Amino acid sequence: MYAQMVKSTGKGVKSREEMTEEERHFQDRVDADEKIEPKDWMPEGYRKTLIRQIAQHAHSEVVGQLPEGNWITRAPTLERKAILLAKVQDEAGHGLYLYCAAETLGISRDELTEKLLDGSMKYSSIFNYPTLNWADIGAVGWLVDGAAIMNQVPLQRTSYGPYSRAMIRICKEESFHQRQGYDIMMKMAKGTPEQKRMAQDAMNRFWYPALMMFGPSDKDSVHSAQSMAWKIKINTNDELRQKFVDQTVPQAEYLGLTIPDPDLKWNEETGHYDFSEPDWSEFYEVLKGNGPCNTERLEARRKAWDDGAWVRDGLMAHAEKRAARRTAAE
Ligand code: FAQ
Repeated sequence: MYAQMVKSTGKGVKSREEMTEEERHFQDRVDADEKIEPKDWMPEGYRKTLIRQIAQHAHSEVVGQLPEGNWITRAPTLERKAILLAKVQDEAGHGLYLYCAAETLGISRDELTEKLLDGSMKYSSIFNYPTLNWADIGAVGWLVDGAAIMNQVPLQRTSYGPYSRAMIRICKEESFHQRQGYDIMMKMAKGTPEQKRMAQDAMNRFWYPALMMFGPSDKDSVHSAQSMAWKIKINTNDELRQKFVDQTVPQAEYLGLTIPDPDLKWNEETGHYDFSEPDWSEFYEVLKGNGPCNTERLEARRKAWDDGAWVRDGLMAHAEKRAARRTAAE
């Protein structure tokens, strides 16, 4: 199983002969689908990769509240407002489960937030794109949550116990998010000509950024081979991107929307859709901080962190007082 994965995903992974006794034992546990728990021995690289991936995911959930939060006050009906409010609150909850999972690896939530704010940790590229009108909220739910679920369902089987358990709950909620997005798109796409135009415009702007969410193509992915050998990742970036395209094309057809890719076509031989790759130079620019909303997103998070300092200080002072009282009573 291990050998097969290394073969299918590339180089850069230690062979069994190169591993220490501890590493071999660890790899055997992973290969046997045993969950790795916080107090178990793990290679330092496994711990670091998990912190990077889980924290990046947590930051994405938190920053991901901003583009949709932007439309809570302007939702077209009270019902849509209540649904969107609940969805955005769910994203905050996902961030919290994931920060908790990362904390079990020996890093604090404060440190993780500081790394987000100083730019040494990333969040998903998708949240650096603006939500310009209500149709964008439909496109985010349908395409962005749709891509997120495609990536996250397999992560329920990831080898690290706390991460895998967090993903189970997150996936249940993400399914509802995807449905609510599709419902908005259905209303818009079957509405007035102007609403249909808005739905198509949102689709045009979100299609390629959604494809970028899965990460660079397999030949350029830095971490996939090792992450798959450790079952931190279950599928490659390209496998999941292909599954997403195959799932989304019929949904777009049902809506009567056109996917903005003239080369998209069903391939009888492969049993999959052929499609155009996103513009990877745009992806790397967004990662470098040069996307349309990078500055705005980080400023919003920095302001929230600074404005919340008095709450954190108050809670710490309260906790210290209680601890001192408890010690005095003993
Ligand atoms: N954005 O070697 P790989 C959501 C970086 S949750 C930014 O292939 P890996 C819910 C990558 O970090 C969305 N950076 O990396 C929601 C690495 O750089 P580094 C988030 C990206 O980790 C919906 C470099 O490129 N989901 O949306 C991206 O093996 C609606 C090389 O890449 C997760 O985080 C990107 N798209 O594979 C919330 C899921 N892609 O760190 C609100 C868990 C790659 O060495 C509203 N994460 N990079 O400096 C994963 O599955 C993986 O981390 C991948 C990337 C697949 C994202």
